[in-house]
Amino acid sequence: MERNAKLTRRHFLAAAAGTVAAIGLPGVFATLSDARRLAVAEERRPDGKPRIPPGQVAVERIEDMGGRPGSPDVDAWRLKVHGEVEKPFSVTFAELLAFTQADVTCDVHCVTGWTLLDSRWGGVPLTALLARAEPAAKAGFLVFEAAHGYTTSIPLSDVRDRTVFLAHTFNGRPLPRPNGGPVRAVVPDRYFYKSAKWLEGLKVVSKDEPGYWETRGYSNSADPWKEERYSGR
Ligand SMILES: Nc1nc2c(c(=O)[nH]1)N[C@H]1C(S)=C(S)[C@@H](COP(=O)(O)O)O[C@H]1N2
Ligand SMILES: [Mo]
Repeated sequence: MERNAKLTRRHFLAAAAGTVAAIGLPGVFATLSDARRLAVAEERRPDGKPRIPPGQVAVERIEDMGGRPGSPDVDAWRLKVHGEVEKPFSVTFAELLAFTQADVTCDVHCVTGWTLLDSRWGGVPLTALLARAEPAAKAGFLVFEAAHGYTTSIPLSDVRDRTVFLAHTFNGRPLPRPNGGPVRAVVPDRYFYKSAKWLEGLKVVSKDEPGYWETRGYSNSADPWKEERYSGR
């Protein structure tokens, strides 16, 4: 893979150390070579949309994710699936691995403007977990419940339309803790704040419950191709 030696340092943390939610990364990005950037700018997705949404800059690797190193604690991890469902349940990490597994390669788009190309994820499609829980007839939205009270939500129709999944593997290795390990949500084609890290619960609701960033000025629909970055847009 082609790489540019030029690294850009960006500081997008919402607050200093101790912050529980960050809208971007305190990381170092590997930007693309000019040739690769021009080629990627011309690419189209199977659905006809440009590969790079408007206002985004492509990066190929993130050198330093910030956050605390160390392996994720899979033994203590539990996921609670609850709310407007016929059959609420809770799973351990081992039980999650017993569900249908999927490998997904996708680009992810942070609302602060970077697009990471070709991130490779392994995990469980949300449809598998929801099928077991059996959402009630009035269910309309899914709230991702993460550590430290971080939440974000998506319409249940989005779960059916795209490959929304819970990832435990990133680029072929166990999902590192700074990236949300042991398990995070990945919602392709929405700004990345919809992809909750350190996932602890899935709550099905009839009325939407806008999440952490969505109640702080960011768009609830978060479509990168419509540049829905802020509320009311
Ligand atoms: N729990 C939790 N999940 C989160 C966030 C957060 O602060 N807390 N930030 C979101 C945002 S804005 C982005 S860009 C991505 C960053 O994921 P990464 O650190 O793996 O790149 O996580 C998203 N999920
Ligand atoms: Mo972000």
